[in-house]
Order: sequence, then structure tokens, then C-alpha cells
Amino acid sequence: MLKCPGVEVHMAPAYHVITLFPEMFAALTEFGVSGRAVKQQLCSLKFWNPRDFTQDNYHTVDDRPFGGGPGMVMLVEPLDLALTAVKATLLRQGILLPRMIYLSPQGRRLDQALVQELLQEPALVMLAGRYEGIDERLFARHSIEEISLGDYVLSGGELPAMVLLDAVIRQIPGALGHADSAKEDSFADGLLDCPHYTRPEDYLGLKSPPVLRGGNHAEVTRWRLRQALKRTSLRRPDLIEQRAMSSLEKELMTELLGEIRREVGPE
Ligand code: 4FN
Repeated sequence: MLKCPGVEVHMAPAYHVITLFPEMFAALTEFGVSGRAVKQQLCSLKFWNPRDFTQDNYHTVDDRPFGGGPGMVMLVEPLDLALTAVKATLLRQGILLPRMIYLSPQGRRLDQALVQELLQEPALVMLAGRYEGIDERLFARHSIEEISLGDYVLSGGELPAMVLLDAVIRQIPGALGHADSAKEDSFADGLLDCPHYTRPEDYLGLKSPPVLRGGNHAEVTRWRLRQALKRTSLRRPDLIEQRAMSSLEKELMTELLGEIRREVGPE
């Protein structure tokens, strides 16, 4: 490859996942936008199985909890050795202190702002738990932050790790093909989507909005923004409050307020 003066060469971000079930991640590496990004080497993605860091003949990764009770706890040693191996690999690539994340219901909730923050990192090390979770002493040995996908009981941290990675990887420059890239420069950043329509124009008497077929691009943009604002204020008012509004958006919101009042009736 040719190096041109003044052309900055960026290193693809390195993503590492510590998991007992690396095969699950085929959902991420084999399909769609994330699969393409991995195949194009827009990021590297490596898996580390704690079982490969066990010292006993049975390759034990879990044990019964001190104090009794149901379920099992992930042993600290295989996790510590796996994490230490990942760190050594990253150190050889010049990354001294990678951000290490334990996917956990105790963590900070993942949102798009956090996704954008994680996108800036040259490397991420993710740890997916199983059973009842991991021995707390891993946190004494490593500086690990916790991120949660939401408040429900899951069987493991693998699906949350995949969700986080999908959200981050699709934001890597070049990951979105032309067909998807419209999403990038969407006006409605931070708003819910507007309704979508495609052929046929009329489905069993259900008509698509004429404005979308009128060919007036400015009108289409205005309609979509209006719909997005309407949906967001009705279904997710918290998202409206979080967000700064442009003068056009404020104008559309005033129009909408009257419309919404008429629809939902006096309250
Ligand atoms: N879950 C709750 C309370 C207590 C336990 C759990 C739970 C998988 C290893 C963690 C769950 C949800 C969102 C990781 C849940 C997440 C997990 C996540 C997760 C096995 C231990 C466990 C009060 C939230 C219902 C099992 C609440 N985001 N324990 O699910 O890893 O990342």
C-alpha cells in the first residue's frame, strides 16, 4: 500500500470479547452491516474463552457461591488470566489502558451518546457474564466499568455485548453502505423515526401519504420532521426534553401542539 504525505493512517478499532460462548457472536460477524464491517476489516473482533485459561483437568470456569444459595459464580482466575492476556495483546499494539466493560444490569444504561463515546476508543474489552455473575474480586484487580442494556433478567451478557457492538460498529466510517447511509445525516437525530412507506401506493384501500409522492423534496423533509416530532412527543417526551430544538422544529412543535390537543381531546 502507498503512503502519501499528509495522509493520516488510522488504526481500525480493536474489539475483544471475553465469553464462554464465542459461537453466539456469529449473529454479529456473519450478517448485515456489522458482518460486512468485520469482513472489510473496519474493526478487528477477537474472542477469548475463559475455559482456555483454566489450569485444572476439568477446565472448570464456575463454582458454588460462598454463603450458599442457588446457581453458580464465574471463577475469578480464568477471567483474570483472560483479561491479562487481552491487555498484553493490546499493549503490544501500543494501547496502554483499554476501556474494559462488564455488561451487567448494575451498569450505566447504554444510549446513543454512550455509543458515540465508545466509538472514539481505539480498543474495547468486553466481558460477558454467565450463571449468577462473576466473582467480585475481578473488579479489585482491574478497572472495569459496567454497562447495562436494560432492566430485565437475562441468561448471559453475550446478547448485550452484541447489541453494544452492533451499535458501535455501524457508526465506524465506511460501515454503512450507500443504501443505509441516509440514516447518518438524518435531520431527526435524537428523535424517533417518522412513518415509512413504499410500494404499492394503495394497499387494499390503505393509501400512502400523497406528499411523499409529490416530488417536492422540501415538503417531504418538513413532513417527516413533523411526524418524527409528533411521535416522539407522544411516545417518548423524555427524548424531547433531552434535546435542543432548531427554530424550524419549534415552529412545527407549536403547530403540532394544537393538532395533538384536538386528537387526544381536552385533558
Ligand atoms: N444478566 C436484574 C437483577 C438481578 C439480576 C439480573 C440478571 C446474566 C450473569 C448477570 C441483564 C440485563 C441487562 C448485561 C437482572 C445484562 C444482564 C444487561 C445480565 C448472567 C449475571 C445476568 C433488576 C435488571 C431485572 C443475570 C434486573 N445488560 N442477571 O439478569 O448480564 O448487560
